Amino acid sequence: NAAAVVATNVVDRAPTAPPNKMERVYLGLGSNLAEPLQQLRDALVSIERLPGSQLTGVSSFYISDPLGPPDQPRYVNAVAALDTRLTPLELLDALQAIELEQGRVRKDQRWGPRTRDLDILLFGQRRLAEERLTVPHYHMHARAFVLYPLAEIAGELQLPDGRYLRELLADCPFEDLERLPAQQVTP
Ligand code: A4P
Ligand code: MG
Repeated sequence: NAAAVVATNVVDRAPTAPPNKMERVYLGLGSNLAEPLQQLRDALVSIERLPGSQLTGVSSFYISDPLGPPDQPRYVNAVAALDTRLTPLELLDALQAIELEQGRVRKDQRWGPRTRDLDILLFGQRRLAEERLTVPHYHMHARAFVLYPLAEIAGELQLPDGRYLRELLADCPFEDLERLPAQQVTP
């Protein structure tokens, strides 16, 4: 009976919404408190476990002087590539939860010291200007501790504004960056 066949088809299709498209995201990781190297390793293990996501690359770790107030320890920074079906705000929520896992030290000043700082640098080719989320990350274009690790894992990258990563690097001296030996990330 035809009506029964139609009904079955409807039931078969209805419950599953199509999953979001997988998008390539680049994350900036930073820490300058409470064993920064271990902070970044632990953050990466948590990032690896994000639902609907796959960690596809991690740069070396880099040490640099703090940008901002000088009376704070040096930073360790890295960049990770993540393929994800999470929406930008879902990802931001998840990253903020990971920042808090280790009891992020409250910041009294802008750009002050922190245990874990996880920034969304790029989300596919999207440009977002939402209250909680600006993408590309507003300072990434001129920061050596972002651009050099990013270049390690995405040398041919083109930004949403059309500029190539290698053009940005040409205007951004390696400065005081110190590259540490490649990190092994094991959950
Ligand atoms: N937010 C907006 N856009 C984004 C985005 N793309 N990714 C909002 C992540 N968050 C984004 O962030 C404040 C709010 O920004 C969040 O609630 C989110 O809704 P925060 O991490 O709490 O504050 P913050 O990091 O102190 O501020 P800000 O302006 O993001 O600072 P940056 O740019 O992260 O710089 N020196 C060295 N050598 N290495 C560093 O890593 N980092 C900073 C912080 C200063 N100096 C540094 C380093
Ligand atoms: Mg931040």
